[in-house]
Amino acid sequence: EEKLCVPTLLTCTAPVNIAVIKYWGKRNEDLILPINSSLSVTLHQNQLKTTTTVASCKHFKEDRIWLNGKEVDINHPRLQSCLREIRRLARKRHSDEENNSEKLNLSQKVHICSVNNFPTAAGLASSAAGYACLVYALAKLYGVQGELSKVARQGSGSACRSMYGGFVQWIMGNRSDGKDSIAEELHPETHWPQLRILILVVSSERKPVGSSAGMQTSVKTSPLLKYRAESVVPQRMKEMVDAIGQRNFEKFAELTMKDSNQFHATCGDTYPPIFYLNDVSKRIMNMVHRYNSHYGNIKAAYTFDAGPNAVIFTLDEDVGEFIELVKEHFPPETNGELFLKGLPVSKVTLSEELKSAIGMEP
Ligand code: 2P0
Repeated sequence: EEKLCVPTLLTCTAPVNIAVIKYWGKRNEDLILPINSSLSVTLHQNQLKTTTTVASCKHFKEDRIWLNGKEVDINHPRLQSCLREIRRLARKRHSDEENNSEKLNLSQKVHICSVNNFPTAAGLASSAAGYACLVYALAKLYGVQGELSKVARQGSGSACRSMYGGFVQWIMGNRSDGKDSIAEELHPETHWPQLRILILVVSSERKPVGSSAGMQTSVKTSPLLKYRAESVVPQRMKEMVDAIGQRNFEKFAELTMKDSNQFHATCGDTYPPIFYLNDVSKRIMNMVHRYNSHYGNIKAAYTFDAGPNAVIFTLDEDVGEFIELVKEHFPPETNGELFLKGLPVSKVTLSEELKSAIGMEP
């Protein structure tokens, strides 16, 4: 067994990011290069996040990793890509700085321990926060600096966007070596303090088709996905960047819903088709549209990733009413699994007109 030692320990947290222009499809599977650019909003650190501790010690005999308390296979190819890349960058840096007295022995093995405070693999971007956190922690441990989003990208595509806070774009790049396929912060989260994000957890079950396999089939079989990547997303990215820049909620919300819908349409266009939304997801979509048409302007938007859980965007002035609507429209006794994650807000009374617009019993 491994001898006792005093390991060097480092703990980091990384938040989940929610894409409003979706990434779906790779042009290079090994380097994880996407067929289109994407854009996301990173959650606060006190919401959905991964916490990762890395430890190194000269007595460790091998690299090991535990996810949510359970040891998993360290030989996962993407995990190995990240480890290899960080160690390569560390070697490069240490050889550039001959007189670095605090060199961490690069042959030293690491133990990695990572936990999520939310359901894993339920379409809640667990791999994004996970790899962002791992890469950042390893980089700190080995004293690596510089652009790390392209390392995180090689763990999981969407992870590159979790390396930054606020509003982040992942520029697809056009090089075949991927050096220009990086994430970039458009605005810090302070840019739009009124923006609220709610997660409606419809189901915490594992998704039937994982993202990586799903998008691979979509790239092979969906003409709609090809059309989307070439003819829709480039223009939509520009519009989304403008909408966020101007804090134009209606435009932001409309683009967000349309992009989610088109992503799920490409899943339906995949052969065999992939279904991530369930009946509850569709009822939530319906409710949001009825809510918006009741007011005659867009006050809420939904977006769904590779799973049935809804992410809702609203402005702070409407979030209380929206939460009340969800609680009344989806009472816990009729749907045990649906619950809200969000900040506490004061109780709001819904008007009879609004209830009837949404189709709730009087
Ligand atoms: C996104 N998703 O932009 C999109 C929307 C799911 C739907 O990024 O194979 O886990 O690791 O690069 O990053 C999920 O894909 O896939 C994803 P890999 P990833 O957030």
